[in-house]
Amino acid sequence: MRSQQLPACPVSISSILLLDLTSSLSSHFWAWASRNLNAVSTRNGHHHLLLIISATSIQAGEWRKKTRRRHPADSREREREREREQSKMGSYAYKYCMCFTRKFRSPDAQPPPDVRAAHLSYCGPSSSDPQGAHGHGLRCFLSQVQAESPADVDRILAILAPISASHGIARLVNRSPAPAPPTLDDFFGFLFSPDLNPPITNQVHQDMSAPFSHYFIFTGHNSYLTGNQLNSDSSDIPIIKSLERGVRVIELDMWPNSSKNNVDILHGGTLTAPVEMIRCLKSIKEYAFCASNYPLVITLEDHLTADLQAKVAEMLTETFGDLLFIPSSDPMKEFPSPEALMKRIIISTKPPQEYKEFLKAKDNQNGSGNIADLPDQGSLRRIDSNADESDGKDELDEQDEEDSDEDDPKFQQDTACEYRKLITIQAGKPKGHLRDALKVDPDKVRRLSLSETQLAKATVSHGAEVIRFTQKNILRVYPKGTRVNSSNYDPVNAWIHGAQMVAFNMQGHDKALRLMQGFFRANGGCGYVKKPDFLLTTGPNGEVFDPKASLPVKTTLKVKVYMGDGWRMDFSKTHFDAFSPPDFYTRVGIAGVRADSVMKKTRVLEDQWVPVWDEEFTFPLKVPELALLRIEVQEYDMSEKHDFGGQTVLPVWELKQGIRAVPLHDRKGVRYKSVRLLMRFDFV
Ligand SMILES: [Ca+2]
Ligand SMILES: [Ca+2]
Ligand SMILES: [Ca+2]
Repeated sequence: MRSQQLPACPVSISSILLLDLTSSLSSHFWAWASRNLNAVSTRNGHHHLLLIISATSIQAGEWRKKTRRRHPADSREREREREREQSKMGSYAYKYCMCFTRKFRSPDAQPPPDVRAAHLSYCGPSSSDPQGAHGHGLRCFLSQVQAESPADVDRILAILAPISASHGIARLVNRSPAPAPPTLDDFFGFLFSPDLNPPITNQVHQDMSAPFSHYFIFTGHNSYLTGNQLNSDSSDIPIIKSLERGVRVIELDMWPNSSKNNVDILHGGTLTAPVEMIRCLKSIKEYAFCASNYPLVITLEDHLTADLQAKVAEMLTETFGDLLFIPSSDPMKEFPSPEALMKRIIISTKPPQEYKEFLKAKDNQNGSGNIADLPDQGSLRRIDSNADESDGKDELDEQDEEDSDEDDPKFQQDTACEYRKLITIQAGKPKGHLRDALKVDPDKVRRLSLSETQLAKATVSHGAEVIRFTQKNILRVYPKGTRVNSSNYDPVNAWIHGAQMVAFNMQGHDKALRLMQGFFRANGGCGYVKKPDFLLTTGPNGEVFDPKASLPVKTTLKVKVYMGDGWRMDFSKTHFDAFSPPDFYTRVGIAGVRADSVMKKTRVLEDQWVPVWDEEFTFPLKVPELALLRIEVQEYDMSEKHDFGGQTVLPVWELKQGIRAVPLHDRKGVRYKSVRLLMRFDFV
């Protein structure tokens, strides 16, 4: 009874009725009534309820209204409370057809057979360490089943020790003389906790001392846009959001403001509203290293006059101070390593002087074999827009790269050398023949930008050259101009050819972005992932990896989907189905090279908040180094589109073996509080 919330009745009584109800009402009722109604009397050991009939009292009328007004909220709260209690007990009632109620039993999360078996053999009476003393049972389990290294076993036991005080897990690691063996519940609780038993490590564990070109880098495209590429606002907020997610390359498009005396950031040639550059720089400084200490690269798309370039140089130097890395040599023979530039901000753009070279190259362009002639005539950017059914959006592509020299007569002026000095990663405009654009210069490293469409064409005709180029230089790939809704593209073709900066619209929450986010969960989420060796090595005759060659299966990943839980905590009772508990199934598969890519799914389990599938899937992998494990829970509906129940993408090469708790995220990649799957991973 929660009736203490009722306001006390103001005493204004005109007539009284006595009723003897002792026999029909429980003692709880009398306790409540005595507390709240001031209208109970006890005579001859019998309780009497004084039924109050107020004929004239306004006060009493008000009281009734008040209680009536409060009643619905109270009852909703009581209803919710009852539901919470019921769901804890594993019972769910759903009203349907206005008056009928169906009840469902949904038992609490119970360990699946494999967990019971592991508990029995490592912590049970027949195990070699029957008492589980000194945590030996768990120690053996961690090294044998979970394949943790000895150092990691110690680390995990150390993590569990302080938590043990407040959890039953105490018994898993207890060092007291005669500890009780770990219970099945303790063991299961540990395994099903994503924080204690995650599927991948959250530590930076790769060698970070190789040159920049040896890493894939988490890269944003038009980082300042809040929405689509045509008429959304420019703001520092999406930049901050990207930095909080660990993005390490931020792109800013610099344009003169309307009075030509300052620099705005906007998507030129569109209706996107500008934001002042200084505001973006200040936010970048504040958030640059909130998610990763490894270097932050700013790629500048330069549409400025020389005097405004000088202003940018001043803004960068003054805003970033010591954080700004200024290279000592120009040009660089090799890029520095991420480790060498920890907590530094790096500028990447096209050096201003290249305008004259550009003119020369333009004059020299003739006949077939020019990069511009690959599929069509005109500039490289026009290749892109003409070739991919651009439906009249060619002018967008014009804005999509670093260069706008043709439109800017002032460009010929000597530009501020202060600005040039700040450029660590020099961007070069692809000119002449594609083979020349991809030529590796032994004395100079640089960055080349290609649209996704240009890359697709380049990899068909010059795949080996692209890979050779990316061994030393940086290749940036950006979305084609027709992606006006800020959608993204399949990143795998760029990765398999070694492209380091696969620039994505971070505000376009699509499947491709989920893959990108999953890819960069690797290496502790620091935004730098070491490229696989096969992309960095060259054979004795200069051969490089051939993505088109038929490759053997390198390893086979076995994935078992045991069960899921957490929806009953994170969603309302009727979120998935209005009249019954959800009907979940899990899709699991691989995104990677074409030969490895496949999706499979479990059966649908009807009307269960805690589904136990216990199904195993096998994935033979030819390029496990670039394979991503896709996991997605759906809620089956016969008549409409299925409901989304959570997703995650995990880098296959980082998967920890054994039984693991996999936290699920929403479509944007925000982790749910409780929703998780219990899975098992093995490489055979
Ligand atoms: Ca549904
Ligand atoms: Ca259902
Ligand atoms: Ca359903």
